[in-house]
Amino acid sequence: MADKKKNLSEYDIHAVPNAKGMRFGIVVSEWNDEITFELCRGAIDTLKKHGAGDDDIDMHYVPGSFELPLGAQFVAQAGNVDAVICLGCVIQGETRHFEFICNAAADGITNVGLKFDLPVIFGVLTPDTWQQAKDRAGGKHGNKGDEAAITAIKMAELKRKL
Ligand code: DLZ
Repeated sequence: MADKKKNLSEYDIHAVPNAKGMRFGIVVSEWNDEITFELCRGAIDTLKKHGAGDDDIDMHYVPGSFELPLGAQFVAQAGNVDAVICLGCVIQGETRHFEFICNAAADGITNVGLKFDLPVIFGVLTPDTWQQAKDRAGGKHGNKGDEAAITAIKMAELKRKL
C-alpha cells in the first residue's frame, strides 16, 4: 500500500520495457466496482502508454476478489497472453471475512503464476476504509492499476529475455 513516500503511479518511465507485441489478460473483480473499474482504467491506460495495442488487452470479469485466482487460471490456460493482471478491492472495515478473501486471493494468484510459469499480478487493494481505497484508485496516492500494469510489462519482458 502506498505510504507518504510512494505514489502508485510514479515510476521511472525509462525503466519500463516496450509492451508492443505483448498480450495481457486483465481479470477484474466486480465487487467494489467503483474502485476496481478505476484500477482497470489505470491499468489499460498504462499498458497502452507503453505500447500495448487495444487488441492485445483481453478483459474478463469475476464476481469478487475470491474468484480472481480461478479467473486468472482460465485466462492462463487459454495460453495466449504474456501476463495476467488481477484487480480487486477488499475493504477491511466492511468485510468480516477480510482475511479469508485476501489470503485466498494472494495465495491463489501466486499459485496460478507458478503453475503456468506466467506473470500473474496481484493488483488487489486491501485498505481499511473506502476513502483509502479511493486514494489508491486514481486519488492522491495514485492508481494501483498503473503499478500492476508496469509490473506485468516488466515481468513479461523478464520472461522473454530468459
Ligand atoms: C462477500 C464479499 C465481501 C463481504 N466483501 C468483498 C470485498 O470487500 N471485496 C471483494 O472483492 N469481494 C468481496 N466479497 C465477495 C467475495 O470475494 C466472493 O465473490 C464471494 O464470497 C463469493 O465467492
